[in-house]
Amino acid sequence: MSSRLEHLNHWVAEVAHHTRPAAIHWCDGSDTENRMLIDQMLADGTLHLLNQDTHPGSTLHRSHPDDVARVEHLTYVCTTHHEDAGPNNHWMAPDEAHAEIDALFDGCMQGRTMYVIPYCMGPIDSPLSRCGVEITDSPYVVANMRIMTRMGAAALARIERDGTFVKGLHSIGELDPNRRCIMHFPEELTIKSYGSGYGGNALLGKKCHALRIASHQARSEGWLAEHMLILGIENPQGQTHYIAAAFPSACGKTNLAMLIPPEGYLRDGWKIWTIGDDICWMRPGPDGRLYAINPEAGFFGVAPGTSNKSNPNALASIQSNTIFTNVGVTADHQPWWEGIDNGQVPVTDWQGQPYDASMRPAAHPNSRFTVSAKQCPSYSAMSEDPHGVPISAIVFGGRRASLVPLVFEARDWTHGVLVGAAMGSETTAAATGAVGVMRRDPMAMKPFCGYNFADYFAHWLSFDTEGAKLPKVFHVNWFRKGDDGKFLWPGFGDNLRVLEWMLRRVEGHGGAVETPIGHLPIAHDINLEGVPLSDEAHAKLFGIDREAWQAEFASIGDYLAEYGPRLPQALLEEQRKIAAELA
Ligand code: TSX
Ligand code: MN
Repeated sequence: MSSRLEHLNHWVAEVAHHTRPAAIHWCDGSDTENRMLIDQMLADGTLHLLNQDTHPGSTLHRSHPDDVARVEHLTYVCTTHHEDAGPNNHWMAPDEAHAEIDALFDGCMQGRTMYVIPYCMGPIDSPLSRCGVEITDSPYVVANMRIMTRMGAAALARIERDGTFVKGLHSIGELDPNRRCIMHFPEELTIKSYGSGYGGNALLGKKCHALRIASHQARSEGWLAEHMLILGIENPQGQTHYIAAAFPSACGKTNLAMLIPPEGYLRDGWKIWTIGDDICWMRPGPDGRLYAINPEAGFFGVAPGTSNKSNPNALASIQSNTIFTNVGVTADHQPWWEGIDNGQVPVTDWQGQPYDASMRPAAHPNSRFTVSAKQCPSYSAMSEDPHGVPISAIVFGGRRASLVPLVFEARDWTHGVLVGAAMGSETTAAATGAVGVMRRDPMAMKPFCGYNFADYFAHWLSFDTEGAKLPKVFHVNWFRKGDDGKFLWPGFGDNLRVLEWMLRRVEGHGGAVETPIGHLPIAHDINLEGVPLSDEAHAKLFGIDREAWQAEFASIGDYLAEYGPRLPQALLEEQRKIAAELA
């Protein structure tokens, strides 16, 4: 191998010396390799074959029952200075972190095969893309990384060209929750993850690389690595606008990314194109606009609640070549989960036990499907464009039963950054802890920003330069409830009505009223044809309660104060200005 890969070869040899695998396999990403790994996992029980008539090429993995989700309390950002990680991260000094996790890795791959996975986040030929290499002892990780990233020979060739890559070391270890941690060393472009085989902890290209490490790198290189979906909206004239949207969990990000227009819009010729459902990397292009790529190549989506009603495109995507994790199965070995709503019944639960509703749900609430984005009917060919797509609007959102209207537009970029920094969501049953408690989650990045949030807000503000043609910023709330506790907005496909208003605002001909919290549509500015709304719904979806917003802005002020003197003054001034206008 060439000298440009010496660094990689040296690291692989060093890791092998330390972890002592029985064999080393360099992944080329080929079909033959994939079939070999799948056959091996079917033979040893890591995977189970699903019904090959109804779900050709699809398999089921059951993870260890204690290993079903990301573990934020065991996730660390290890920067030289504690302050650089910020109050939004768990921190450990790099030397101490290396020592602690290296002790776990010592000899951990004995008797196992060590897989070396070269991968590229983003189109292979895009200047916005970045490569990494994950070393793992989990063939399940290899199979998932093959779907979620551009993995194998082409990625290795790009690594050779780039001469740099993110190093990710992973072992499932003993799957013991007491011997588990995920360490990030952004200054060394290094990730070490031990003791979990679950998605976000183990598929290191995703949250660890594409968000935590990339956000840190993006700050120093002048771009943004965000927890956002990207979709294209094509109007009947054939023009397509792209939007990027950030939502905390349980707000239906994947559903929005794959939205199907309501009947009237379909008839008129509107189309939605899916670029990505989770992560967005963007940077200013030569014309001053922000250009975005989806660094991922697949969807690692939550299964429960996915149905022909909530997301027909997702359901169509996962009819073949899909890895299901921790779902239930029917008598004829089809995957099943709560809310699939297809008239079938589960006989086996996610732990492989006979289904008993009094014991546990058939599918784990965090059960997943892994599938190539190319299988999505709304998949956009622009996902492969090395230039990325120009972003016309950035959308922030949250689940808020009260206070927050259906949609409002930020007055300018600084206001938009404040809207993102102050966003929050009410907890649902899927998350642990109390239901309905509001948690702030700036830009939906709380668990994923690889550096101090105060510096992150400053980085966002820094894009407002002369010559920049920044997207408009909006905030949406699909989850406003009436006094009877029922949702006031139909959501799902009807959300396109809100997106259409945003694009009219972007093009300069959408109506709005100015309020202290931003520009709000009055009901007739949004196309509500065929959406019967009560007077209460109109008032709450398109109005603001000044007194309640005063309290909200006091709370936002308290929240920002938690970031101390590192917080950019411009953000505080924006908060104070709006608070004063509301008073
Ligand atoms: O994903 C959702 N979206 C975005 C869709 C593009 N969900 C599901 C959230 C859980 C992941 C929603 N739930 C949305 C929404 O816009 N809105 C709601 C709330 C809601 C639920 C049911 C109805 C209306 C609103 N109506 C009936 O069930 C008939
Ligand atoms: Mn996510």
